[in-house]
Order: sequence, then C-alpha cells, then structure tokens
Amino acid sequence: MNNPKNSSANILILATGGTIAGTAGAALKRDYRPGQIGIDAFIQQADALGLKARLTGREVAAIGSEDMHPDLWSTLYSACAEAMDDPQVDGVVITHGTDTAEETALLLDLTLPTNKPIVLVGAMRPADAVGSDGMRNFVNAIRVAADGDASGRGVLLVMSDRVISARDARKARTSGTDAFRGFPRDSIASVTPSSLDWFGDPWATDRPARFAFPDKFPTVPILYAYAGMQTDAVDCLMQDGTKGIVLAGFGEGNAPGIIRRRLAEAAESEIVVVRASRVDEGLVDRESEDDESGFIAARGLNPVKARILLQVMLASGINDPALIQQAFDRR
Ligand code: DAS
Repeated sequence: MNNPKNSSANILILATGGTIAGTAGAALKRDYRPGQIGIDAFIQQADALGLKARLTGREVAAIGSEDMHPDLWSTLYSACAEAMDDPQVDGVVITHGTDTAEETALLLDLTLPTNKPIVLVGAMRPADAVGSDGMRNFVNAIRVAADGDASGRGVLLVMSDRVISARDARKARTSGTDAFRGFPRDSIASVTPSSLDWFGDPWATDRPARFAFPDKFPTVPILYAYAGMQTDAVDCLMQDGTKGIVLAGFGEGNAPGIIRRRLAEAAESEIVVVRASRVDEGLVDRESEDDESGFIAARGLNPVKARILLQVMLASGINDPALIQQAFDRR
C-alpha cells in the first residue's frame, strides 16, 4: 500500500525539542543545541516538500529529552487526549529527543486509547548537519499518522524508515541514524516518503486506555546490578516513600544472593520488586523463586520501560504482584 488512505489528513504536531529541532550552526560541527527550530518554521520546511497532509503545530517544549519530566508528560498526555476526541484531528505526531522517546512512547501507549494514530519521531543528527535524518523521519512520521491503518496499533515510533510499536521500541545505539530496535518484535512497518507497508493487521482496534494517567508518579528507582555489589546499593534506594524497585539484573534478571535476599525483604515490606535485565535483548521470565520472594518478571520490557509500567499501575492503586505480573505478560 503506497498511499495514505486519508491523503489530506489533519495532523497535529506536538513539538518537544530534541535533535530533530536541533542546530549546530555549521554542517560539519559535532556539538549542537537541541530544540532550536520552532515548530512553525519546521512545518514550513515540511510543507515546501509538497506534503498532502495539513499540519498544525503546537510547541509544548524545546528541550533535550534528557530533561523530560512528569509535568511535561502530563501536558503531552492532555494534548493527545484532546486530539483523540477532536473530529478535526486525524492523527498526532510528537517530535521528541531520542534519549527518552521509548519512555514517553510507552507511557502514552498505556494511558491513551488507540482510536487514532499517535507517532513519536526524532533524529540522530541535527537539522543543519550534513546527512541530517530529521526531515526524512518527520515526513515518514506524517505518512504513518495520516494512514487509517496506523490506528489500533498503539503509540508508534518512526525512525530510519521503520515503524516500531511503543511496547517494543528501545534506543540501542548512541550514534548513527539506525539507533532504534524493536524487541521482541522488530519493525511493524516499513516507511519512506513515498511508501508505507504494514507487516500485519492492527491488533488493538478501538482499545480504550488501559490505565489512568498518573496524578503523581510514585518513587520507583532502578537498581543496576554489577559484580561485587553489596546490600547498601539496595538500602540507599529504600527511602521513605519508595513504592517499587526495578532490578536491572544480570542476564535473565539475576543478582547476587545477598541482593536477592534484601530485595525479598523489600517485597515483604510492600515495595513492589520487578526483575528486568541490564542486557539489551531477551526475555526475563518468571522463576520458581519469584513466587517465594514476591517478585515480578519484566518479560520483554527493559528496566526504564518496566519502571514506567510499574509507576502507572502503582499510581492506579494496583499493587497485587499477580495483577502486575499479568500486565507485564500481556502485549
Ligand atoms: N539531545 C538528545 C535528546 O533530546 C538526543 C536526541 O535528540 O536524539 O534526547
């Protein structure tokens, strides 16, 4: 399928900054500042390419996504929720830095319905760099957001001619334009400025939001495992108010015996413990010890995304490990 079904779609662009709107001031320079190009100028450049979709821009922020935070997530969520109800909007594109795009994508995926496409897009090279990838990624994202077949697939991420679902997307390289990978599923579509090919049918048509957007994000630190670690690494995370801990464990979510025992004590004192892995790819499945210790297995989610899912559930008042495990198990 090479043409968007809705070739004159109305797309709302929510700009947050990032490298896609960044400039260095010289094509060969390495250092640059994110979020320098305003959304109106960006849309003008895109329109000049002859896009069929009608774009309306709103600048929500102009930051590097290392500074993404819950208040801004809340603004993005409200803007998307409004757009989902607005008959004048066919789809939403969010321009975003790549560093935390996977966290924003999963959070919105968990808290918004799937009735219209919501697409995150970023770039690895600033707009004025030689070989910049930003405008191509943006045009691709518009093509996806304007396609009726993009709805019912949850929030999507478009980078380097690929579409990856929010649940699967992860940044896997520090540099180079092919910086994202999907796990367990890799790309779910291939996109270029002149083509869009989905590799399967939508799986969540008309799915309502799974969880409420948190009023307040519970304190859930990530514990990174390393050889020789001692229990003080856990103890310093168990401050007043800590509601959960995500272990970025060795291999399949492992940790030294003393750490597992300390985490089991934490779980007994009602801190929800999720075992994820510091390894980039592979599932973390339940083990028999998880039942005894009250742990949850992160399955396909990496530590930062496991943290988002856990925060959203805890904020909804869900802290039963069996129910939380079910949410980690489902796609
Ligand atoms: N500056 C980083 C960020 O905003 C990198 C990027 O945009 O790709 O996440």
